[in-house]
Amino acid sequence: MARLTDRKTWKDLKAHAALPQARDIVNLFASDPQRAERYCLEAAGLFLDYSKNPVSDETLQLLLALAMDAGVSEQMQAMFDGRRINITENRPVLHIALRNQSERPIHVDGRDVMPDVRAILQRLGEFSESVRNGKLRGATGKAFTDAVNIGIGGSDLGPLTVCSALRPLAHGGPRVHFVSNVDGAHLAATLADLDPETTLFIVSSKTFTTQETMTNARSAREWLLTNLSGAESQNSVVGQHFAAASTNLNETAGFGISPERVFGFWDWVGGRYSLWSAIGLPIALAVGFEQFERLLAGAHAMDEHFLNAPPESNMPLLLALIGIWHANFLDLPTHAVLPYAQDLSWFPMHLQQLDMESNGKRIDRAGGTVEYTTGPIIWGAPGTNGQHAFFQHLHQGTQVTPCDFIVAAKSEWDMAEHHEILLANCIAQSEALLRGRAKEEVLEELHARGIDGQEAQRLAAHRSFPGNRPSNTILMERLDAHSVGALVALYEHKVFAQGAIWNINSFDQWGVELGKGLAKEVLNDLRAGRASPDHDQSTVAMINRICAIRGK
Ligand code: G6Q
Repeated sequence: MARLTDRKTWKDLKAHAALPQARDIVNLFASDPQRAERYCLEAAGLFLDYSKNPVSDETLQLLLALAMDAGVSEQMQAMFDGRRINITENRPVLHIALRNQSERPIHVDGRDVMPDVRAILQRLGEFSESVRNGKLRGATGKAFTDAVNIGIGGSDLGPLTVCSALRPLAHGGPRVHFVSNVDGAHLAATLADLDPETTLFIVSSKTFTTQETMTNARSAREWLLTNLSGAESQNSVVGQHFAAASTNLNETAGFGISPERVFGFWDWVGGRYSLWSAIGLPIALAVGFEQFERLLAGAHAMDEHFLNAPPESNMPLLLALIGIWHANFLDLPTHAVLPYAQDLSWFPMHLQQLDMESNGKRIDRAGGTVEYTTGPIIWGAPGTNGQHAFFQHLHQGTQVTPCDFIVAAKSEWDMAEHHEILLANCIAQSEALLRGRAKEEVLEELHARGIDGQEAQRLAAHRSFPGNRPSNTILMERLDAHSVGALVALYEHKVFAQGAIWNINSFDQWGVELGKGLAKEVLNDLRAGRASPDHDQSTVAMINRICAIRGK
């Protein structure tokens, strides 16, 4: 098979990008009064306006031809069919099974995985409801008022993002906290406000060996045993105050967690795709199992759309292709995610993991080094806050950053006036990025204020904006469980489609695995009080300096 950059579809796009009008969005609107109507679509309760991007009908056709050429549809089918598309770990990739609400079976090695998925979901439902209604209690007979999720990376960010997104629905259950960092500050500060008698811990770890998570889990267990001593036997205290979401049932038993409190999942669920599995337990505890099911339904609706919608009106595919146009043909290296929703403040970070861990790869599926840009740098923060900080760069910086604005038309909070202001800011920012501000317009304004001549010219250069800066807007009626599910799944499939085109394996994470092993040797040195000579010079010096400061 020809290399991606040698293909006609790739070369056609390169030639198309070299045309002088390739970046002129304003002109695309001027020449097509129907553009706003034509360059948008709806799926799974989400509305996407992609008209404010430098893409014409011809650009889209060329991009769709690239997708077809790269076999995106076939690769998508392979994922939904349970084939082992994670080729470096020889695993299927089936987060779509976790939210499969159709009757369709999903086979791995000839066996339907859906009965197992449904069995765990049922147990999650029973457990979360028993905690919420107070039937399940702690060792001293009190109901749980707080639950602490201990996990990191995929075992933290997904449930944290969703719990935060659905904050207005979090009543009738325990308060849910998240501890991820091995920095003792995270656990200590969280425990400081908690009562051991009424605190439930969930250790969320696919492997149950992750250093940070296990360190936090052991310290939490110690805190519990120290503060509940005398209540009952130690085993019983741990058994009643700990639950786990993990694939490693041996280790969970070794830790002292009773089997009926362990919620398993499977090696075909990648960490960053695991919030739909038992790793979603904190979500069910916070907002109730019914809402968790709505979240799954929203994601499933997006899965069905991705699987069945034609390419030209397929939302994840279009987002993927527009992203590829920006990254590979217009050379725009970063992508900003700007939710105009305080409750989505963790969403940019979740996407950072989802996208950069999946597509931050430099080796293609055949083992060769890629000769093109793969996953962009993802960053962002909620609006309106970002407007008072990095938006300066978005409007006038030398690098152009494509942006995704995400907003709900209605608020979940009882503050109508606030929401109108929020919406107005979101819309105004994407408009300003598109239109910019011509020097003539600024000069006119300066003249009206009595500033003329050279001074006006000098100031106008600083105060004008080039415009033609691309953005998507994703609008939903409200930020509810269904739309949050659809939103997260939308980006999962966007990332999938991009990885398929770039011909990389989006489902391993050797860079992250590296970190899991690296610190062990340094930790031994720090404990011994002296660097081993195997490190490089700078590392030896740093370890020894730190040992000296700590008096070792
Ligand atoms: C996600 C990654 C990574 C992982 C964490 C936690 O896709 O693999 O972020 O989720 O390293 O791993 P455990 O769940 O095994 O503790």
